[in-house]
Amino acid sequence: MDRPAISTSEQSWREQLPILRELEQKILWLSAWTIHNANHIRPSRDGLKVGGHQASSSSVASIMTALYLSVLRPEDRVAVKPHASPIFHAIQYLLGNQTRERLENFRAFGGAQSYPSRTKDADDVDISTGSVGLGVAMTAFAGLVQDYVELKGWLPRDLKSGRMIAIVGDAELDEGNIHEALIESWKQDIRNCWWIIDYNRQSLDAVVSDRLFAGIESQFMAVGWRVVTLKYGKKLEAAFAGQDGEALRRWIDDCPNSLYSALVFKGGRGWREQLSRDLGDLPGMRRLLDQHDDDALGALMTNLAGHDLESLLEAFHGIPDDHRTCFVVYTIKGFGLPFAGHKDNHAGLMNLDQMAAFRRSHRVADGAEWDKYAGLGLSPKQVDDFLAAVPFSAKGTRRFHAPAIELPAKLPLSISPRMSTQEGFGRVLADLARIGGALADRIVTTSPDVAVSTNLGGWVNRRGIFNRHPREDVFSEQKVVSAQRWQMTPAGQHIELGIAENNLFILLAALGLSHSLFGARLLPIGTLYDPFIQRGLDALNYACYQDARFLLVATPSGITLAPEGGAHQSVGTPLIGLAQDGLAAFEPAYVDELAAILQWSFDYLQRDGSGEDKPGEWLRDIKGGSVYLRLSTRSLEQPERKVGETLRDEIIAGGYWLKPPAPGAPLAIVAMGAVMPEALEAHAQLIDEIPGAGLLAVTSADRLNAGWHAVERARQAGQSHAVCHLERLLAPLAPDAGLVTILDGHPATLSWIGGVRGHRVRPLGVEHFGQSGDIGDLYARYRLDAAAILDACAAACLKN
Ligand SMILES: Cc1ncc(C[n+]2csc(CCOP(=O)(O)OP(=O)(O)O)c2C)c(N)n1
Ligand SMILES: [Mg+2]
Repeated sequence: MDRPAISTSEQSWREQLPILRELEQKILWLSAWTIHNANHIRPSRDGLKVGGHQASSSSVASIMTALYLSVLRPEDRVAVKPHASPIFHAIQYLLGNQTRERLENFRAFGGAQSYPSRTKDADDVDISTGSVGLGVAMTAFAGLVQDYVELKGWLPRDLKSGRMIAIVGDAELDEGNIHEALIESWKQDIRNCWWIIDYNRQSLDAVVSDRLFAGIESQFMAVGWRVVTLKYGKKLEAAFAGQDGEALRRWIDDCPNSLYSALVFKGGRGWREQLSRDLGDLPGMRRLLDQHDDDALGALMTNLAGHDLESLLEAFHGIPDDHRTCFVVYTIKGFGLPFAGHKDNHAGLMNLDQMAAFRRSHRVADGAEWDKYAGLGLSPKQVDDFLAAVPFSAKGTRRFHAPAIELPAKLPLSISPRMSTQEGFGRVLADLARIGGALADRIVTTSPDVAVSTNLGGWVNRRGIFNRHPREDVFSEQKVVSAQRWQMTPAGQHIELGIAENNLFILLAALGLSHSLFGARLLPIGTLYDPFIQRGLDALNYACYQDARFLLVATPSGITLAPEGGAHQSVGTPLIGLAQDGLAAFEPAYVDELAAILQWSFDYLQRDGSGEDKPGEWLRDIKGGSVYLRLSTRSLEQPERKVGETLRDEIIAGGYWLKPPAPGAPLAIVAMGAVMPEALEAHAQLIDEIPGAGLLAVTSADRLNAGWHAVERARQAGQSHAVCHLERLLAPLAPDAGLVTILDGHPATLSWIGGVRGHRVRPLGVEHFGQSGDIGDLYARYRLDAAAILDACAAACLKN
């Protein structure tokens, strides 16, 4: 489907050029002033440099003016390169979505954020940025998610499909995750996506290599992107059309990035010297040099398309369709500022004198710095009328709320006497796929090439693979017998990714914000092997930072996947589960626990309580969040029991007594996940000697820990009777009881439990890389077997 023609006619944007040029300067001014105020005017209490990026901001002032004040429509979504945050906030200030107070407090507590943040900023940020590269990729995946919900008919009725736009720093293309996303953009045939590269040829430390961009265009084209290069502005184009103009064009085209940057910094005189030397023999060039004074010559030679609103608007408004498009826009870092082009300008700040001169050049009176109208050659009414009619903000701010999907009272569950949690997960999903209903319809799964090996096969067979171009499963058409049926249709509910964990997490970020970005609630489930969480960890953190909602199923895990060896055996991931904000981590041992956790998760994912943490607000139960399940392929004998309400609540709170201790018991084993049989075996062996010893099954170290920290905060805030789940669990033990903690992962995940009531702890777990073997070999070598537990119990019983 082609997008509807953009309503701004060529005539109307050309008529608006004079006003847009004025506002472009206002936006540049406000961004520079906001940073200056934070660094030089606002008093500092700690002497720390505040920072902000005047040069990086000025580089995109024109691009963002063109976009926000003319090109964008309310349904479009934008990821702004992180260090252009002041430009974004300045635009929102003009549009009435940002307060002066927040700008005055830029980079201060409660003020506008350093980098655009969906969760911390108040001015309608679509996509957070900060860790370079991630926001860029997110726009591609947002395009895919928009297709997913649109083709299912779930976009709200008054919402058109929009463009997902990234304003990209050129050095962001050094990040590998961008190239991973590009390949996926081709596989998924992503549309409605624009990447606008701010090609200022500078990164943080340096001027970028001349060779870097030589291949960029062909890279994009190889994966089906349209590339639009915007190099020179209208003034330079006119000069090129004059006598000897072609020589001038060739000269600039061949000018090394570093020389061009240095000349930009030196200004008109520098240009004159260099051009006289290199091209002064040509009559046309001699005339051009004579006709321009130094200032005019500097302005001409820096007239790149990225600072020429007419060139930008022509290009942006001229895109006729929804094909994915990359704009390579030539710009100058620090354009319009005294350090334009200087290679060290990334963190450069104008000093007081420079700022005073800059203020005068913008005709802003002393004291009128925050005034929206100051220094403009427009009346306040002209400004107000124009801004009130800006299409982008015509519908106000653009956050959606989608109602929660109703959940069945119970998930389908058929437990075999022996099974693994991974198998249990696959079975719940396959049964859901078969039975159907609202929950099953809104689940969307995704996996980086490990759908089958993480037990999603049954689900995919029934629900199919999503692709906007229907494709039959060739093996099945050819009657080749296979357990997997991989038919692709727009109705499919699994998005199969290539092996790139960054893509998995960024897609989960986009899927997990569908309710807010596109008004359509999804319940995304991503699966991968547990150790490879670390491959995409920054992207996972990024997804959580944006408060995206998803279920992450990581399996298999630990040294328990024994023969696979050390490269596939995760050790530190339980600590990630403990520490990652926005992600509730569970590691169940048994499948009935898993079912209770899944049931709870589908509700938790959809909670949307907002606001700050209050003392006494426990865990994130009001706000909701995402969920991480660390599962295993180890088949365990399943307990015969019915999970009633109490046990279910305990499983969700993080643990329960599998073997309750007697009052005053001197010892308990605290075990999590796949090592439960060893814990049970050790417990059975020692119970005669230490009657009353308990065995605590931990289902979530994360939630036990969060509960404890929350209750501590609550007590410090005066709620003296507050008690957490873990304190209640440990209450029957003797005050000087010993605890032996054990998991297939880093021991620090559980060893903190000793601090809750002052018990002595002997922690077991894995601290070193694994290796191939069977479970028996490895549990013995890494001290996870019953013998190790008994040794630790003996040590715990020694009272000193
Ligand atoms: C993952 C990551 N690594 C490092 C940084 C620190 N950093 C911030 S901006 C920047 C360079 C940006 O250069 P470019 O993208 O060209 O933007 P420009 O400032 O030129 O607009 C770096 C290295 C970061 N924000 N994220
Ligand atoms: Mg750059």
